[in-house]
Amino acid sequence: MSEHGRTTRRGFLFGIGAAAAALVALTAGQSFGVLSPLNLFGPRRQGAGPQSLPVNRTAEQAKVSSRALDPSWRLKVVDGPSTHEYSREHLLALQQSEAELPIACVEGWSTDASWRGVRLRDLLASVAAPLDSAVRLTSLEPKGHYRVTTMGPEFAHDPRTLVALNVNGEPLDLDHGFPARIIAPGRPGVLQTKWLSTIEVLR
Ligand SMILES: Nc1nc2c(c(=O)[nH]1)N[C@H]1C(S)=C(S)[C@@H](COP(=O)(O)O)O[C@H]1N2
Ligand SMILES: [Mo]
Repeated sequence: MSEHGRTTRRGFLFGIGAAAAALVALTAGQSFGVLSPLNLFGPRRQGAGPQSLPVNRTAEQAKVSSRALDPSWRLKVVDGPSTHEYSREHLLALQQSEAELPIACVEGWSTDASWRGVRLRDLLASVAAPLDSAVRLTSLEPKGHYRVTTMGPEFAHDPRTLVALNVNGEPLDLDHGFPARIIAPGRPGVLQTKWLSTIEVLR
């Protein structure tokens, strides 16, 4: 191997070592109070955060606060050419269901909460979506990796999958996805869409 090749490999291995050390320092910050200033990921301790639930990304960080608090917000349920719009008051007037489900974040925490809201499958039934239809969920977030997600029919039609309006007995905190968010069983935290804007039926 050429001298150049060896140098490159050494540099590469050093890069991996440095990245691993940085990761250990960051994740250690989540476990040890003394290192908490190093915790760049925000409030992740069990029980920390509003409504006894950690926050992954705040409304301010996601730049959604003004849209999320706008009284003209409507949840749009789109099926081809037809769109149904629901205000938060309208959603609260529909039949409410409850589910005890965790938020399980890949960054290293999982916290149970009790959620209340409208079953996603009830909203889908109101637009006569077929039971084998998947859905595309879009957040109010202007940009970000979790702005648009898709959900297969097995989750979309599960009776525990909610468009959640309340958590732990209170209206959703802005940081937990007010005015409405998705909560579904058996899904990673990244797919539990906050600040829900649109539900599209994928036929
Ligand atoms: N729109 C949107 N939804 C989102 C996120 C986000 O950044 N934007 N983060 C996800 C991640 S990674 C997790 S773990 C959960 C955290 O929910 P919580 O902050 O209410 O605990 O929300 C998910 N939903
Ligand atoms: Mo997460």
